[in-house]
Amino acid sequence: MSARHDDPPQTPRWRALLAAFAARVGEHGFDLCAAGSVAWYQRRVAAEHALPDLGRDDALVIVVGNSRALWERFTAAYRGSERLRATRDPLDTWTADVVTTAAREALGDVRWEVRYPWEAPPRRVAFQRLADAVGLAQLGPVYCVHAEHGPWIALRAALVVDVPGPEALGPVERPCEGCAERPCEPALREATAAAQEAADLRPWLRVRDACPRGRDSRYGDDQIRYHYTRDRGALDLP
Ligand code: B12
Ligand code: SF4
Repeated sequence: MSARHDDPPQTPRWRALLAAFAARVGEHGFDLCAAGSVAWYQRRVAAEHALPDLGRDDALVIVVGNSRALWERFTAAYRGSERLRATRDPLDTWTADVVTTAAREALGDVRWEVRYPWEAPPRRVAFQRLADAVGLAQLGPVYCVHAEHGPWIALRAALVVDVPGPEALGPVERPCEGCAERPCEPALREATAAAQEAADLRPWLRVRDACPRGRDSRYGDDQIRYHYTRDRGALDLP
């Protein structure tokens, strides 16, 4: 049947797939999803960091991230699963479980491939550049900075789907462009100097704290303890 000029405009397929996938991962605290075309990212990186494109350079890519919303769901899953407690990196394992289950359920028989930030070359993807390319967050002088949550976000997965992605990036706020003072920069210099001396990640916490954006989204104490000291005791607390 051909389309008539007075038919309502159809929702693009990518938008429906994004909504179905984002709803599923969102239930687990992966509350940030943004969609783009793989071509927007590929032109910003060397070939060795390219995403798979499933044979089409306009393929949809969904970038998955999280704010502090993830923590309660993740720690509950950890406490309830012997398998997660036995893995070397339970957050990465749980992320892969959630993302692949959501992709299977939401995408049906549409082909897809996934990449994670922790994957080593030759599967390494430059996630900060990817998040910027699809408008999830702006890559500023230090972190990727989200319009609402500031630097208090993490990037968790990139799902490439075999349908055409959006044709153009919609309007996105770029927080660092309106930031004249840039208090992150001296903090970054200090953290870089401290990193020469010790493998302590806590100076990087001060870099995040220096940014005025998203202060209400600062991670909770246990989430900070886990990310900045790798103390697994932070996961056992109810
Ligand atoms: C390798 C790596 C590191 C290495 C950095 C090695 C180096 N500088 O050469 C180490 C282990 C030191 C590291 C540390 C940290 N990292 Co790191 N890291 C990565 C990783 C896995 C790959 C980066 C990469 O090679 N990209 C490919 C190249 C071609 O792209 P690129 O844009 O040139 O990448 C450079 C930057 O990403 C930089 N870098 C890496 N981490 C960080 C973090 C910050 C704050 C800055 C300024 C730069 C930076 O190093 C890369 C090579 O020069 C990414 C995840 C990913 N796959 O992107 C996370 C990632 C970039 N790291 C992240 C974070 C948060 C950190 C830490 C603060 C750790 C923590 N506990 O929170 C510290 C900060 C210290 C620092 N500035 O280096 C986050 C950033 C989130 C955000 N909102 O932007 C990412 C995206 C991981 C995630 N899952 O969210 N990291
Ligand atoms: S302090 Fe300003 S320039 Fe630095 S990350 Fe925050 S918003 Fe961006």
